[in-house]
Amino acid sequence: MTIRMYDLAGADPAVRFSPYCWRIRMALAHKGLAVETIPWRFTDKSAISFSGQGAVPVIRDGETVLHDSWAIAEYLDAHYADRPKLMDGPQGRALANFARYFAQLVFSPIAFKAVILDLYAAIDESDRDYFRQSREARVGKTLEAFAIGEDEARAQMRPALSPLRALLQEQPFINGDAPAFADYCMLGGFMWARGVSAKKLIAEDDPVYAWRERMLDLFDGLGRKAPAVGA
Ligand SMILES: N[C@@H](CCC(=O)N[C@@H](CS)C(=O)NCC(=O)O)C(=O)O
Repeated sequence: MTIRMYDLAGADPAVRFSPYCWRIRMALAHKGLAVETIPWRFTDKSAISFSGQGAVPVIRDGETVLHDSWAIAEYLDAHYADRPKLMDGPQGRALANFARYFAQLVFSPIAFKAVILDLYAAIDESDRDYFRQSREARVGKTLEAFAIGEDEARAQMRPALSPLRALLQEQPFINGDAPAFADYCMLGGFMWARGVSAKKLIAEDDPVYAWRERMLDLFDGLGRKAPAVGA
């Protein structure tokens, strides 16, 4: 049975930009599982109320309903144990957990400032008031005052990504020779930025850029073919 996933969409329903949903899109492809995605908007809380909370990704797999990208990845490995592992054993899990926190706590805060106005422009009209109010309350200033430009974003991103850069000079993927959930957690952040913004957050000669290119090509170009504002 095909898994159904509620997936954050922009004004253009084909543009999907949630970093957490992208983790799971990649994870499902890694496991060779088919998915039907349902475009969802921030204010569409009633559509996912059956999950008991208000954020995506939410998946329905037969009778099973799950939310939270980490919990979904753990479920996929446990329930589809005969398929390629997303997190191979306790060490694979620990590596993926580090990658998710690195993505959330190092990459995302810089990317958020860089893309926030592009993100605001890309979301559906019906989501704009909610997005502005909730995010301005979170960051304590207007979106406009919070935003930074492309040059500033790259200047902040370059040193912040040093550990990732050093790692990717030694191996093709965060997980080693082949990608796994650690890589999908990090890629989610880049797919978020790419989905809504044309800003280039890293230089083309950066090993992180080359990794991102490899990631975009995985699974018959799942990431690269996704409709996006950026390249
Ligand atoms: N920890 C959750 C975070 C999910 C999350 O925050 N999703 C965002 C979209 S990127 C969302 O649905 N936000 C709803 C809102 O802001 O109201 C996960 O890993 O799935």
